[in-house]
Amino acid sequence: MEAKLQRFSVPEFCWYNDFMKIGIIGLPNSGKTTVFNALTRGEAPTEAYSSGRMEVHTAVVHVPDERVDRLAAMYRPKKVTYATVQYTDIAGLARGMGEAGGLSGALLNEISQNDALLHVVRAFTDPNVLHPEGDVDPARDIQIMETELLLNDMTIITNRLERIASRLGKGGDPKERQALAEEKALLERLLAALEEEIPVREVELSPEEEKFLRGFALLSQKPLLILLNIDDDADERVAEEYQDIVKGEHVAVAALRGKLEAELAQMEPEEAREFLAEFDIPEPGLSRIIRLSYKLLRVHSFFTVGEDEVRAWTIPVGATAVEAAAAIHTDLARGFIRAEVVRFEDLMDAGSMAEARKRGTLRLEGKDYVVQDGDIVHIRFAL
Ligand SMILES: Nc1nc2c(ncn2[C@@H]2O[C@H](COP(=O)(O)OP(=O)(O)O)[C@@H](O)[C@H]2O)c(=O)[nH]1
Ligand SMILES: [Mg+2]
Repeated sequence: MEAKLQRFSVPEFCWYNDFMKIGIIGLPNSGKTTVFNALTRGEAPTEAYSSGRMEVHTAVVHVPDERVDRLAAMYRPKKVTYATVQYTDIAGLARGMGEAGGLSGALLNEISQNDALLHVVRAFTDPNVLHPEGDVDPARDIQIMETELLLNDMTIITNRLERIASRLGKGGDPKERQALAEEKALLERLLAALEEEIPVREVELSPEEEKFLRGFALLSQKPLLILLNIDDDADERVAEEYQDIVKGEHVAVAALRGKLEAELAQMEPEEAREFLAEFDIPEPGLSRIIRLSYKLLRVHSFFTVGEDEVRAWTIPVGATAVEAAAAIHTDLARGFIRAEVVRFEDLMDAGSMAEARKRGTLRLEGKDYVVQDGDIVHIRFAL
């Protein structure tokens, strides 16, 4: 008798397959384009004076991961695929843009399409580069941007609440009224938080509420990486002094020597090594910042291995084996039977998959297994 195969529904976040998007924001002349060029090894023109036009540059970059390198060395596959993130350089946000009806439509649209925001804050001293606020003061600029994000969201929510009030005033279908009342309660809760200067990213929300709010594209809901753009000879540890300006679980503060890193990104490996030695820098800051922005997205990687391809896949932290299968292909989720899983360290210790199997560190897991960062996963499935 043939056992009946269980069919699993396909989770809805197969889009994680796609890269996560990070929008670079910041005051004019803070070094957004410079940092973008450094992160993406790009050559977008930087300007000492802001042009005022809206220009948007986009690039997809690999998330450097030593584990992928080591798996590739073990399997010598035809193809190696790293996790990726996309950076977008969005031209100038200035103080006061969040008031009076919110940010301009085009700018807001660009920013709101991202999964996280990277705020470049001017901390370099160069007197030849104008600062829109007159002087260099990273703490003030961090606060200005946070306030802009909060004001933007307050405007969006207030407008929506007005529309809900007018709809509720007109009677109508009880079911629809119930949904509107629930939405109103949620938005009022958020508005109360925003008025206390608590960003949406720090408000506790159920998964349903979070999903519902996605449509609003609230800027203060997005994870935030505050990146101090420091002088070539400054110390990265200066970031520690700014940890407490915007508190929260979904915020990180780091520092990068933007100009130096942008120059470094353009060099040949040999030249770059000499350059690093000259400035006494142990490793380029780029890898660190890319990894940090990836982590802030509340995602992590599992790996698939084989002679054809060694590959890192991006899934949300907490995703299960069947959801990981869906990230690879919807068929793998639908026909999911079991996942063979081994931790990266255990595979490295064993030296081969066969040895890991012998040692019992290669496990069989069911669909509800929560995949861990660095797991090597093979999905058994049947359609
Ligand atoms: N000295 C120094 N100059 C920088 C740094 N980052 C950017 N700049 C300069 O500041 C100006 C504005 O930089 P840009 O990246 O265009 O700023 P954006 O307006 O935020 O995109 C340019 O002249 C850059 O060369 C840095 O880390 N150090
Ligand atoms: Mg720019």
